[in-house]
Amino acid sequence: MVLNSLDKMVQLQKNTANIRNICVLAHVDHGKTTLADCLISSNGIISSRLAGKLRYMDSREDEQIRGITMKSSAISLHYAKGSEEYLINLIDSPGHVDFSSEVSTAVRICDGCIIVVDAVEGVCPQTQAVLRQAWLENIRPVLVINKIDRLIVELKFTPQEAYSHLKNILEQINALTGTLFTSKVLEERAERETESQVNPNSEQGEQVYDWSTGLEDTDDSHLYFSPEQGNVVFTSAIDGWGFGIEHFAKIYSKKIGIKKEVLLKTLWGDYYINMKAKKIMKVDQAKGKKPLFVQLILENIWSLYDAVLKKDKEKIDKIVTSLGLKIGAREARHSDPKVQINAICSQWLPISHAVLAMVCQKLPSPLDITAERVEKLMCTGSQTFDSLPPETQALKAAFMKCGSEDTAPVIIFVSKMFAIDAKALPQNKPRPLTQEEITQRRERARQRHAEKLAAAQGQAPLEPTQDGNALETSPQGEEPRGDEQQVESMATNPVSQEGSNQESFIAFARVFSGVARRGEKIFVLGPKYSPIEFLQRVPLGFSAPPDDLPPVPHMACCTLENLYLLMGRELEDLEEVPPGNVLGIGGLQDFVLKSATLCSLPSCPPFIPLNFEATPIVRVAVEPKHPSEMPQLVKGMKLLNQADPCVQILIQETGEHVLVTAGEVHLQRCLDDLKERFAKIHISVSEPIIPFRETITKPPKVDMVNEEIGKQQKVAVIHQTKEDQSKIPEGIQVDSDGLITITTPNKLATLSVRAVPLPEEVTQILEENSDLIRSMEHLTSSLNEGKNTQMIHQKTQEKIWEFKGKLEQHLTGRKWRNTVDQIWSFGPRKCGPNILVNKSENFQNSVWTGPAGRASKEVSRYRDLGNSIVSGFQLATLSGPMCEEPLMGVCFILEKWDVSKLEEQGASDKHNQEQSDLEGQRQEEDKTHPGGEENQEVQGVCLEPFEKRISQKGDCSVPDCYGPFSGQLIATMKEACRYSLQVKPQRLMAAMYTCDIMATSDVLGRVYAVLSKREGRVLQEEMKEGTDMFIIKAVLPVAESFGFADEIRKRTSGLASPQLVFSHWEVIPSDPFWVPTTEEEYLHFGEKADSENQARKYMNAVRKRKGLYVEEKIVEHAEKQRTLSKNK
Ligand SMILES: Nc1nc2c(ncn2[C@@H]2O[C@H](COP(=O)(O)OP(=O)(O)OP(=O)(O)O)[C@@H](O)[C@H]2O)c(=O)[nH]1
Ligand SMILES: [Mg+2]
Repeated sequence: MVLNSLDKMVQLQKNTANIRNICVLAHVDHGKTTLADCLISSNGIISSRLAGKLRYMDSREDEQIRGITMKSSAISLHYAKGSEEYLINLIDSPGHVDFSSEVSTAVRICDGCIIVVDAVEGVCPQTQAVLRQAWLENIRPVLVINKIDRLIVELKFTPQEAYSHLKNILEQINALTGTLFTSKVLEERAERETESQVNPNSEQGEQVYDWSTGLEDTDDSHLYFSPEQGNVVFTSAIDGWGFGIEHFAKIYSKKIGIKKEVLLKTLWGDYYINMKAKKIMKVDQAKGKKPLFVQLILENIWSLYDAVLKKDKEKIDKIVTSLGLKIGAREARHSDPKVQINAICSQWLPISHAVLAMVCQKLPSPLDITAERVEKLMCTGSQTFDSLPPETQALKAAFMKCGSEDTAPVIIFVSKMFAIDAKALPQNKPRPLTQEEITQRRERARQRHAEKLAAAQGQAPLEPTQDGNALETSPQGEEPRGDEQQVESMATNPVSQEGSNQESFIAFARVFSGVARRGEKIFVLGPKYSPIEFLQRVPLGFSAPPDDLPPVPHMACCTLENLYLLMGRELEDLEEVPPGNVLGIGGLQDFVLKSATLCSLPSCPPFIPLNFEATPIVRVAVEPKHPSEMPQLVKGMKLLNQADPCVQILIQETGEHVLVTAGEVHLQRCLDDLKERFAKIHISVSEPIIPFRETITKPPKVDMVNEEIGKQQKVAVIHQTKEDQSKIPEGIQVDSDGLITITTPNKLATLSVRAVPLPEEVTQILEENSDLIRSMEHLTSSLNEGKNTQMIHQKTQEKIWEFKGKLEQHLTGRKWRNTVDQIWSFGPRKCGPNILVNKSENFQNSVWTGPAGRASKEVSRYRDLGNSIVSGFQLATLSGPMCEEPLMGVCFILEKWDVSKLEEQGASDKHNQEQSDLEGQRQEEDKTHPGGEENQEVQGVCLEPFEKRISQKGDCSVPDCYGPFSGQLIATMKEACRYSLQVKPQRLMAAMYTCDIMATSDVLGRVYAVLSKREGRVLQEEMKEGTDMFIIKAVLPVAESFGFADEIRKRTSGLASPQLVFSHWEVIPSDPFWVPTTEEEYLHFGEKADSENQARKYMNAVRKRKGLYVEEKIVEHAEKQRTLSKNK
């Protein structure tokens, strides 16, 4: 970067009102990076001829090869509009769904965004997604309708057709905005209503609500996109042109003599001009009048394209002269029409001007941050702003002010960490030498030369030169070369040698308040940090250097080592960064994993977590090709985890290292990064590990040949269904209704458990509310520990009641009576989609009431036993009996729980006193085991932590040869749950993607063929208005999705490409344990009958992968094979 332009940027960074932090968002391939190229070329960073070809922001090699963006990256641009100068921090984001987490990281640190829409494809699934993300983050959008040239060249639309088409696109996108807006207003109204219900005095007597009033009262006109508002421009990024109607309004107001304001209102819309009367009138279709937009704008562009494409030299010249442009001779003579169009249009309607002017005019500066956004950013979880401590609430003013004075607190948000080669850091790069250094070096070279000459004349021994490094470089007798000076005019920092081949992590961040200065100390607040906790621990007015503060969880203190200006592929060193700017921060690698809040005051809350739209779902296990390289792999995976906002890294119970990614493309990128950058070793990658869930269903009414079960009289049992018997060992009672009664090995306690499938809606509610359940669990455990710190906020309490109400609504009928009140726990991990219901009489405890007071010893004793039972339930739900996958949608009912024998034994114990002492000790120990910790124990399926725990307590429980009682109870409960599942019809659940495919009508058939081959189900097929494109919405099992995108692309010659997003879990209807039992079934499916059984295939594949026993016939026709080989 040119030095004086860096100075300019530094200067611009100080003028907060003229800063625009924006990101470019769109569906994949709609032209974001190409548009960014055009804007960058306006700053002279790349040549305008290369704009659109270079894709400068796609700096990674794989981005260039694949032609898609995978990482969001930022660049600072300078734009002068009249006398005002602006600094535009532009972030280019990826459009592919797999990388939507990169969009989230970009949106958080911006104030506005450019939504790009392809004029041919129109609004696509990702367009909706990014608009929603922008909305959720409260950032203002403007619209760029790109690729207008395709309407001319590809679709061969007339200007009139193009106008209708564009109008259509605008309507679609405004309809989307409308839905977002309506839902928000209604939500706010609902909130206000609940508030007024809680606080009836605030709004007296107004009982009747008109739901639409909120919508009418709220002014939403500024939210919509419309060219007359100036928030829409039409562009062709590849041809380098773009315009908003303001540009033409200015020109035509002079030319025709109609006021600019009038033209601004009528250039877009159904108005035409009566040239004679110089009047603008409403279009009357019957008279065949053309709208102004067609007549004055589109027709001109069309005729230019027409002339150039037809190589009508005369007409081109005429147009060029009439527009007053100067086209270089090289471009004018060029045989490629694209080059000519680019040369003419980029002068006539420069795209960068159209877009940047709109950005500066319509998008807010950091100073315009709204109170609503600030409050939202500061409130984690179900907190509300007014529940924050006053010191924290006071920070809102700092956010709003965005001040740079010394007293302003420094608040920075790091939205992601990205890795760059350490060699590319400015401090490690060769830098031009100063004049002094050059003179010094020249002097040294001269000396060396003189010495060499002297040596050649035999004047040995040599005397050391001043700097003591004589003869160190040039070999004997070599003359100083002419280019030495040139080579030496670049100096490298010594760090570069050490740090070569290393990745350096830079934080992608934004300063929200105060000035970030190099070398300053700052607090790093993790997502779970609580300022309340800090304020409690640290006395008021405590003033010590930040390093000496008492330790507070999730908080660290560090120094801002290096500050950088992000310039796409390059970084520039900065000394300080004023508020409102996007920046890179070096040296946070050891403090920040993926995102964090940095603040000079510890009263700052951490920002709310980023909104990720994609769920990581594709897993693979990786291992080094050479086992000795395991440490490199582990280190590499850690780095990868830090460098990617969305990837997850796990070590499974089997010891496998697993990567979880958002999709196939994301997976490929992560693997490439791991191999080439972070681990730098050869790795082998397993087949994708497909997650399943296990559940139970109601018994089927018909069998596999659609005969009603039970009505068949001639049931010929061909296969003894021996599994049913063999599954349940002796000593366990099963009643006809599936109630399992089981006793602990020491025969002192008996549990009766039944498993019932939950209605689908309930499972869904549980899934949706997992965060809430987790915070309920958190509250209960902190209450258990006796910490009354976290008062349940009213809002949270309301949410909990609402959640309970919803469950009650769906769990109705005799079977479910009182069930909701008796819910004891959720699982697995205490927040999953399965429930444990306690119907036993001797111990009442439910998730709603929290723990019973620690009144009597009796109660607390039961509570300890209860904890073991809950742990057993957690374990059982974490891995089911079919293939050790987690359960989903199962309700376990603990009908009876008999510990009378245990009590008897306890009473008759001779060492009563001693016993009770030990008991007391055990309770004490248990208190130190909060629920959360137990949760962790359950997370690892491996039982080791359990044993540890058991052995800790072993000596204080009732001693017997079966080990500690709590352990027995856990194991027994787990067994009981498993058996109760096995007596019910078990089913597998498959993860499903929703799949959006856009295809032209001629390849539609092939798309369907691929979909049906892979068990996909088409939900909807719609024709896109004005085109021959179809939009197909389908669902597809994740298990069948690998290679799906490639196959579709190949079969349709690249004309259709799908977008896959994880959507939900679906029960696979077939029974994995099914074998033909009736004559008909036998006839229909044959004896083996596994060809049809998809569920069984999946189950066996998972079992095989996990090294579990698989019941399979390996040799099918042994006889035949033998004879064959004999005959040979
Ligand atoms: N005809 C035409 N093609 C364009 C235009 N703008 C971009 N393209 C082409 O569209 C393709 C995608 O462009 P990109 O800029 O990489 O799209 P993107 O939105 O950055 O894509 P992702 O980053 O992968 O989401 C490239 O082949 C471009 O040449 C345009 O105005 N007209
Ligand atoms: Mg791109």
